[in-house]
Amino acid sequence: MSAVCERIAAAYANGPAAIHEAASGRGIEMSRLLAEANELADQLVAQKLAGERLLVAVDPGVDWVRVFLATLWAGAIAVPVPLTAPAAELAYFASDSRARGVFASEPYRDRLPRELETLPLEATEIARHVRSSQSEASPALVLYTSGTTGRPKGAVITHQNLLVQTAALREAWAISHEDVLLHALPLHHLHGVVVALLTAITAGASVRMLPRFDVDLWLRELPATSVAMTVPTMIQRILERVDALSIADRERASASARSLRLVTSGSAALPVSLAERWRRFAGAIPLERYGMTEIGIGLSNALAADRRKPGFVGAPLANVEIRIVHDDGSEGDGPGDLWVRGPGVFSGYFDKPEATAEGFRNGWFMTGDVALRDADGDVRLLGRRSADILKTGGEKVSALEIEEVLREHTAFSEVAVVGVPDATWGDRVVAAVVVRSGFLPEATTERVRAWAKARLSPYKVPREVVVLDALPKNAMGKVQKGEIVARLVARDASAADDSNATERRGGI
Ligand code: MCA
Ligand code: AMP
Repeated sequence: MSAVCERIAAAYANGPAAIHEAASGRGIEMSRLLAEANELADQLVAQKLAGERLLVAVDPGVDWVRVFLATLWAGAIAVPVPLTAPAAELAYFASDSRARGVFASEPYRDRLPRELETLPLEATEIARHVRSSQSEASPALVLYTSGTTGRPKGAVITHQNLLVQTAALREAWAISHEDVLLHALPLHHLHGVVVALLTAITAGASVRMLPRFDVDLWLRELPATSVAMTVPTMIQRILERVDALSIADRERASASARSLRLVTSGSAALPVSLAERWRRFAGAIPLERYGMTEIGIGLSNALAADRRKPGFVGAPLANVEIRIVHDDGSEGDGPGDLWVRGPGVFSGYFDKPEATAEGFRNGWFMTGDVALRDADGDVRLLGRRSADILKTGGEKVSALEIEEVLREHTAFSEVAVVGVPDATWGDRVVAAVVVRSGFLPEATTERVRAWAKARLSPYKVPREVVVLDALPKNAMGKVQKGEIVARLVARDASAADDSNATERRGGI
C-alpha cells in the first residue's frame, strides 16, 4: 500500500470524523466510508482495473469520496471530469486518457461515451481482498489542464505527489482532525481534490461538501466549519450576497466568518481591494497561496493572519524549491519566469512525452508565471508569460482552444479570443469576430453562446462576442490581441463613466 493510502487509513482508525453532504443532509462516518471504499477497491482489482484510468463523473459528496478512495486503494487511476462538460469534451477526456470505465451519477450517463463500461459507485459483490501493489511512483490521478498548445492535457499525479503535497499543506496550515472543511470546489481540479479534500482526509478531518458552489448554502454551512477554501470569484460572490442581507443576517454571517480558523484564496489573483473587503467582513484577509495543477501548491502566505501580505502569494512550502529566471537567463528576484522543483511536482502529461519535455528545463518545471520576490522572500505574481492562457473564475482556459471551436462557425471569417480584466471573473472571456461577407452581423452574444455551449464547457464559452470590421494586425499579419483588450477596456471605462454620469444626473 502506498504511504498516502496508509496515512488515510490511519487517520480515521478511531474517531467520529465524517463526510456530510450539505444539500441532501446525507452523512457517513469516515471509518465506515473507508470500509466501503476497501470493498469497492477489491472489486476493481478483481475486474483487473488496477493501473487503468477510470473517469469520475460523480456529484461531489459521499459517493465521490468512496469512488476516489477505492481507485487509490486499488491502484487504479482516477480521471475526474467537469460535470458541466458537453458530450464532445467528455468524449475527448475518455479517448485521450484511454479510459477503461466510468463512475457516473445518473444525470451524466447520457453525455458519456456509450462504449465506456459503467462501474458501480459501491461494491455490488464480495471480491477476494488482494493487497494493492501500487508504488509511490504509481499514477493516482490524471487531471486535465489547458495549455498554450492544442487541447487540454492530462497531468499525471503520483501517489508520492499526493503524499508530499498534502503533508506540506497540513503543516503550513495546521490542518488537523479537529478541523471541519467547508468544501465547495469542483473536484476535477487539483484545488478541489487535493488541496482541499485530500489534505483534510489525510489529516483525519471532517468535510461538509456542497454539490456545487451556492452562496446561500455556503453561508448556511459556515457555523459548522473551521476551514474554507475559495477562489476570488467565490469571495466576490459571497460579499455581494452579504451586502444584500438584512443588518441582523449580515452580522450573524460575519460572526460565523470571524469564527473560522482559516479561509484560503487561490487559483487566480485576489485583488487587494477584495481582500480588504473580506477583512471588514471576516476579520482577516484570506490566506492567499499560489499553485498549479502540475506542481500542487508551491507558495503560501503565513497562517498567522497578521503576517499575511495583501497582493503577495507568500514563500515556498516544505519540499518546494523555486527559481526566478530573468530574460537574460540569470537567476534572481525578478521580474522573471517562475520555475519550481521538488517531489510534489507531477510526473508528466499522460501520453505526451514531447509536451512534458517542453515543460521542464534541467529538472525544473517552468510555470509560465512571471514573479517578483521582495526582501523578505515573499513572492508577488505579475501575470502569465502567454496572453493565450486566461483565468476565468479560477478556471484556466486556452484562448486558442476556444478559437479552434469558434472557427467552425460558418459566419465567422476571423476569430480572436482575449481575456478582459473583470471584477467578478478575473479575466472575462471575450471573442472578437469578423463576420464573413454575405452573413448578417447577427453574432449576438446569446446566439453564439448557445451555439458554443454544445461544444465547450460552460466556463470556456465567451461571455461576450464583439463584431469587428477587421482584427488589428501587425506588419507580419499577427493579430494584436493587446490592442483588442485595450479597446475593450476603454469601451468598458467609458460605459462606466456614462452610467456614473447618468446616476449623478439622476441624483440631481
Ligand atoms: C460558471 N460560469 C462561468 C464560470 N463558472 N463563466 C466563466 N468562468 C467561470 N469560471 C458560467 C456558467 O456557465 C453560467 O453561465 C454563469 O457563469 C453563472 O453560473 P453559476 O453556476 O452561477 O456559476 P458558479 O457555479 O457560481 O461558478 C462560479 C465559480 C466556479 C464557483 C467561481 O467557476 C468555480 O467553482 N470555480 C473554481 C475553479 C477552480 O477550482 N479552479 C482551480 C483550478 P450561463 O448563465 O450562461 O448558464 S487551479 C488549481 O487547481 C491550482 C492548483 C490552484 O492554484 O488552485
Ligand atoms: P491551473 O493550471 O488551473 O492549475 O492554474 C494554475 C495557474 O493559476 C497558475 O499558473 C497561476 O497562473 C494561477 N494562479 C494560481 N494561484 C494564483 C494566485 N494566488 N494568484 C495569481 N494566480 C494564481
